[in-house]
Amino acid sequence: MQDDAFRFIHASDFHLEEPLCVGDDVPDALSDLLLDAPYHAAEQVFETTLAERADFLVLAGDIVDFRTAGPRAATFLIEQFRRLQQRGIAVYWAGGRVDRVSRGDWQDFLPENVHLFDCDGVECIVHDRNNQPLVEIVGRSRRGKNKAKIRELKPEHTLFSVGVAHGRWPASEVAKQQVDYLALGGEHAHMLLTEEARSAAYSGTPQGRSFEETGPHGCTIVDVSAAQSTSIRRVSTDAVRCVTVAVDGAAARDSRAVSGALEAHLDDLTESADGVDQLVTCRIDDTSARAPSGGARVAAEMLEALRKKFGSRSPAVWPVAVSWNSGPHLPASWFDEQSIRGEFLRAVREVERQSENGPDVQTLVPQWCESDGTVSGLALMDDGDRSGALRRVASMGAGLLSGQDLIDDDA
Ligand SMILES: [Mn+2]
Repeated sequence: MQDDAFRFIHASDFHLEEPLCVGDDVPDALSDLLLDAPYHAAEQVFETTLAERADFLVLAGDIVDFRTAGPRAATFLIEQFRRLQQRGIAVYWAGGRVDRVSRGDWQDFLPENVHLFDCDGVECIVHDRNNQPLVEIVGRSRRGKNKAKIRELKPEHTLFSVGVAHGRWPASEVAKQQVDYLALGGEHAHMLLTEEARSAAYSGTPQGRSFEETGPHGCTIVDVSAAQSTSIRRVSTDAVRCVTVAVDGAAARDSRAVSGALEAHLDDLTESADGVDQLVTCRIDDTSARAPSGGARVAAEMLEALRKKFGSRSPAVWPVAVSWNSGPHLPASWFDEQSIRGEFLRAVREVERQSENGPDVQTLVPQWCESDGTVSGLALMDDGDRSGALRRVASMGAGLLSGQDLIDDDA
């Protein structure tokens, strides 16, 4: 790296107190891993910081809930912080929703290379290299609902500036960003909010915890050039990965073809495993009139067969569940009829065709219920989620307008 160029790691939401939540239907060999995965993943963040020879590590909250994690978490963190200390690497930590750490209470217990931000107000710290100011870090820990405002994370110097905070803010607030790079915590999926002269990003958790948090998780490496331009890379740190595969049951000839399609998906996962154990839920979406009435039983048989075939692979590809989502087949004539039901169904079909990302239901959530989880829980991330949700909307609405319940919740 050139003299004034530098590199830092942005991570958040270790949640060392929280093991993976994927049900207890996993083999013994995997269940230990589910307990330890958050620690393995967090350790990889520290490994990455060392391997990348980063100047410092930024932790944007929700690292651990000390009330429930037990002494193992404290021992682990202090040990990892000391590893960085030995290499002269600083840690800047802003407390989040669960860690409830603030400088006054905790600073004495932490190695000297760790700076915990105050929760009463914003602090600006100048990080030096060879006694020369290199970068300014502006942060504030969170206390309950009392979190930093984006616009108050304001640098005091002309150096490159990094802001650190935990929470969710409306886009209009994020737009008031004053720092060059805004390192946020509180979203468990990685998100790049802006990427122009100034970037703002959520690093996401290093370890997904459930089938709500599928796909790779990790931390973010930020390189800042001597000319102060930023480039961002992602590195995966997760020890176990939750994956959902979906097949179109309506398009398959019979249940044997559905099994074949699922097996092909699991084979692909084995090939792209990259050394990471994977837990898989399989979803068969079938709205055809000929969906088997005993869908749940067929699904259970498929699950057993898939476990026999894939269960002992290493790295593991473990099928956790197979679900057969056989929504009711709505008669085509309903879509054409001149009635409120017909109009409703045409509107849903239009939404399905219209945009790839919509409907953006998150924007319909009133501000007062912007609490953690509510808004992100409404995100229809992949096409399967989205078409499944819209199918249920069509069935539920058509059912209400026909005076009958068309949704089979046991499916
Ligand atoms: Mn969190």
